[in-house]
Amino acid sequence: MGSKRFNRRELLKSGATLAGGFTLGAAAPALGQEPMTHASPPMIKGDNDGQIAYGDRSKHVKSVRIPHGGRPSPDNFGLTFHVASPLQDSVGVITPSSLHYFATTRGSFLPDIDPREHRFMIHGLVDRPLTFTMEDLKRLPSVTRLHFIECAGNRSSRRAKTVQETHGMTSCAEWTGVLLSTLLKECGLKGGASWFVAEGVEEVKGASSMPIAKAMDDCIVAYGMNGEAVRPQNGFPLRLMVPGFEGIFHTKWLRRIKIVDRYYMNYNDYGHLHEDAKEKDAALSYQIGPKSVITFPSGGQQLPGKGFYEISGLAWSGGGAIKLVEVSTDGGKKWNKAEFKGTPQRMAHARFAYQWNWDGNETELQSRCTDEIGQVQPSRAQIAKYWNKPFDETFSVPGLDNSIQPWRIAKDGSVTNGNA
Ligand SMILES: Nc1nc2c(c(=O)[nH]1)N[C@H]1C(S)=C(S)[C@@H](COP(=O)(O)O)O[C@H]1N2
Ligand SMILES: [Mo]
Repeated sequence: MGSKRFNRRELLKSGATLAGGFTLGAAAPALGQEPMTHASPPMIKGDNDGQIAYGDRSKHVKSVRIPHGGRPSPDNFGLTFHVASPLQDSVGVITPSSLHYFATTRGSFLPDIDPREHRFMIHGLVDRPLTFTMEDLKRLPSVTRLHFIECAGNRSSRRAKTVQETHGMTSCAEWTGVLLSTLLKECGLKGGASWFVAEGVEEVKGASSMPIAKAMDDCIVAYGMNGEAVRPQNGFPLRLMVPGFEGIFHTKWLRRIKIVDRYYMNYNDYGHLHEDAKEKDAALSYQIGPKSVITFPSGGQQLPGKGFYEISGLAWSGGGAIKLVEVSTDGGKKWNKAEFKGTPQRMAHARFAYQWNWDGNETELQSRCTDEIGQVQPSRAQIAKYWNKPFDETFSVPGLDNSIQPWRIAKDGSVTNGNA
C-alpha cells in the first residue's frame, strides 16, 4: 500500500456504503483520513510477560473495573464489596471474566476452595439426599448458555457520570454446568416441595429462598464461565445461575440446596419480605425488568466531530429474550428501530446498534427495549408515577431501576448523563 492514503473517491468506488444508505465519505469527510504509518512496532518480549502460560491483554488496553457507589473495595479490612464492569469499552455481548462485575452482599474475603475437597449437597424434601463432588458433576449432561447477571443495586443516579457508574453492575457470560432440574430428578422431589434455599460457603451465608418452579425450569449449577473454570470472584468452583432473577439469587461458592415446603426468610432476603409469598408473585418480583443502555456514545466520552457514528448498546430482560430495541436521537420524540448484532438469547445481553449521522447540534440519545413477553422499558417519569413520587430533582428510583438512560450530547461533542 505504501504511504498512499485511502481517499474519498476510492472509498466510493469500492462501493462501501453503510446500512441506512450513508457512505462514509459523504457522511463523515473527517473519517479514514489519517496518514498511513510504516514504522514497525517493538515486539512483546519473551514469555515472562505472561503471554505464553496465560495470555494477557495488550498493555495499551486500559479498561478496568471500579468500586461501585463510592464504596472502596477492598476496604480497610480487606473485604471486597461491589465492583462495576467497564461497559463503555464493551463490544459484543460477552463480558470477559476479568471484567465481569462482582458483588458480595456483606463484604467478603474470597473463599479459596480446593475443588477436590468441595462438596455440593441437595437435601430436604427429597427421596434421596445427594452429595456431589466436582468430578461427579462433570460426568453429568451439561448445558452451555449465555446469561446476564445484574445486581439489584444497579441504578442510575444524578451523580453518576459514566455508563460504568450508571449500569456497570451487570455483565453477561457463557456459563456451563448441569441443570438443577437434572440433579433434582436424581434426588426425587417429595410432595409439598415448593421452595428451595441455596447457600454459599461463607460465614454470612449467601442464602436465598426461590420458587421450585424456577429450579425445575432453567437454573444451572455452573462450573464453567467463558470457556474456563468459574473465577474465584464469581463463585469458584461452583455457583448457581438463576437466569433473569436479581443477582443476589445467583449463589456463589454453592455448597447446599435445601428443598422446603414454604418461603423461608434468609439473610439475603431482607429486600424481599415475602412473608406470605406466593411462588408465582415471587418469581415476578425477583425478575429483572426489561432494560437497555447505550454504551457508545456514553457519559464521559467525547465525539470528535459531527458525522457518522454507529450508536451501540446492550439490552436484557429477566422476562426472556429481547424482541425490540428502539433508539431516539432527539431526546425521545422519535423512536427508530435498532438492529441486533446476532440473535438475542433468553436472559442474556443483546447487542444493538443504530446508524446515526450527527449534525453537530446539541441533542440527547436514548434507548428502550421490549422483551419477548411484551414488557417495555419505562422512562424515569413513568417509574416515579408508579411509586407515586414527584418527578423532580429529588427523585431517585426506590426499587429496581430499569429506567431509560438519556445521554446528552453537547455541541462540542462531550457526552454527559441526561439524568443529572
Ligand atoms: N455466596 C454468595 N453468593 C452471592 C453473593 C455473596 O455475597 N455470596 N452476592 C450476590 C450478589 S448481591 C450478586 S449481585 C451476584 C453477583 O455475581 P457476580 O459477583 O458473579 O457478578 O452474586 C450473588 N451471589
Ligand atoms: Mo447484588
